[in-house]
Amino acid sequence: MTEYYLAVDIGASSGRHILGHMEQGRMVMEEMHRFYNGLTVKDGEACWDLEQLFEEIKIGLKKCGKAGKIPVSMGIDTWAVDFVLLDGNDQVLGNTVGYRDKRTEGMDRLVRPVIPEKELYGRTGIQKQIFNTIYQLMAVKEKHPDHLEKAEAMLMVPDYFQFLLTGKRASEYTNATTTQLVSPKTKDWDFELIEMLGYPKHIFQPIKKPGTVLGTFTEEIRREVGFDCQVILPATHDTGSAVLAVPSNEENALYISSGTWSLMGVERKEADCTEESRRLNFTNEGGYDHRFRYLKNIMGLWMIQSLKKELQDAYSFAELCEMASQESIPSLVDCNDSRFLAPESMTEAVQGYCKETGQQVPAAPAQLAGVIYRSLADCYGKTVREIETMTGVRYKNLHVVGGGANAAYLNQLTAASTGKTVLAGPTEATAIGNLMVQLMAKGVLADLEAARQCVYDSFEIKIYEP
Ligand code: LRH
Repeated sequence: MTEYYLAVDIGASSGRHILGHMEQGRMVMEEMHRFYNGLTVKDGEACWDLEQLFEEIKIGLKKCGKAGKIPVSMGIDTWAVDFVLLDGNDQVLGNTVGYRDKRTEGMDRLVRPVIPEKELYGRTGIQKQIFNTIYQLMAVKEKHPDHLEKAEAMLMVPDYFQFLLTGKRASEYTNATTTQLVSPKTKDWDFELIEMLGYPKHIFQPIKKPGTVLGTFTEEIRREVGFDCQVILPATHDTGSAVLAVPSNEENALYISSGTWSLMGVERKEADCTEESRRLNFTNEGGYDHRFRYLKNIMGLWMIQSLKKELQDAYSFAELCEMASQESIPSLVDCNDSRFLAPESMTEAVQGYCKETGQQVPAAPAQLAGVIYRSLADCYGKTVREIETMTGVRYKNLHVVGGGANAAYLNQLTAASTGKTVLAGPTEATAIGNLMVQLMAKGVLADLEAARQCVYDSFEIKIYEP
């Protein structure tokens, strides 16, 4: 009988249930459910609708049951850094605020006197991003100190969903590292740091590695969805899952996990927490098997997603890509400029940047999309050169995984700007990586090497030469 495994992969703009099973050594996948995700304003704060997302999780589970494809195990991954605080009755305290909200503005000024940024990086290896959990918790401490006082538990978003399914609380390691409160040496919470910042220590849950069996459905969930299922922790940080599915066993594989963000980097055995690495804004995120993802966050397709929305979805991503390739102007923006993080209008933000820097201002949709795609590719080129300097390695290929691997024009530009052969695919890398951890936990795949070989054997990869 076929054994199905289920990945629930929720990104900043959509979520999906993907069932996977093995056929003659290859992975076969089937999408069972897809749903919208996005931020909505509540009490002036940009929030995720976690209740609705949990409803969608259950709808997708019911669809699997209806199709007679009941998974033997499942795991959930989402974007990083966001969390909930639970009170003694397991109720969420306050709004479920998303990382693009303004509440973290200026919070670095409150963290800095407690611990200088250089020292913070030396201790955690995590790149400064104003939306990291460390700064979000400072915002809660400032604006809603009662929430921190009443809190009994802090759970990252996927940990929270998995708690709702199983009644078991845990902090999955890969996502925990994005709080900037975990030590890359001990791979555990840095309680000394947590105490220095005045965050209550007891809310931090035990850290569990991907592959850990969290539990099975609660009686209530079992009744509602109609079956029971084991919940196995994947790399719950979506980027952690995506990088697991880079189809290469080469020691020096360079990748971009391309989605709402472009995460560009390599995998390493040790974290680099040096001052040079900090100045270049590289991060050392925790990965499967205690490997590190040494990478840089680049603003990514969020810029195109925002533009598409502002154009009232008149064009598909494929059309925007195609239009951009037809009509280009030479202007470039710095994708990592903070003005692009959550602008009221991406169009105006891009135009404003070009105007301020004396460049031609894009007006038509094709020009705007062109400036964004070419600026991203330009940023990838610079980042590769920085990675090569930091690691002392020259890379031949660049793997592009995730939804962005579909953007043919961007892939071509990327090959040109980096001078690397671009290997694009798989596009569903995050769900695949999630499934791979379950398959390894179940002993179907021996180890990470076997998992990556399986990805290589199972999915199409497109090649773009520089
Ligand atoms: C990508 C991602 C990224 C984080 C950001 C918050 O979805 O998880 O790795 O930096 O969202």
